Amino acid sequence: MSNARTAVLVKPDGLQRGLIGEIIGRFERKGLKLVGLKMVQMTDEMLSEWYVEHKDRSFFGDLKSFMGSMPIVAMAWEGVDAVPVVRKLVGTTLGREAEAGSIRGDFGMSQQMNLIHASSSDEDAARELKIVFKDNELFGYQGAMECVIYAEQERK
Ligand code: 3AN
Repeated sequence: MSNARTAVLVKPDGLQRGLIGEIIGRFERKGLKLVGLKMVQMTDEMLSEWYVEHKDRSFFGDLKSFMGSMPIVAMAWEGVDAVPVVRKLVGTTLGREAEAGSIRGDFGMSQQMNLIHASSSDEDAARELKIVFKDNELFGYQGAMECVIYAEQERK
């Protein structure tokens, strides 16, 4: 077990649908700790770096122009195994097939308009957090409820 950080973007469709509070609430309720939060209009350069693994895919251009068309809400969440925990809460890529109970499963129908991005590995999380957050925009602090969210040996 390790304490980790992960990057989340609420995409333009999630912002337009008024799901920011709902999404934040789900991560808070789970016991994750919010360590960064901002609204950003992502540039083509930021998006090319963000989606580098998809640069040869047919949807790369459409994905970038959609993601750059409006502001998004970027967040950094911290917790033990934060990357897989958040991916599970987000659900699989295609909203129509995503598990009921997940964010995409409960609110999404689409593959591209799938509301939210979540880092897929610790390495991706570190890379992605650097694209949207400066060092002084990420915070370390003691969570008052951590002693009831984790057993002591889990928090090391
Ligand atoms: P996930 O966001 O579940 O990790 P990825 O990494 O496969 O999914 O895809 C990144 C983003 O690219 C997705 N969130 C989605 O917006 C978009 N995307 C993925 N596959 C397609 C597709 N076939 N057509 C259009 N957009 C897609």
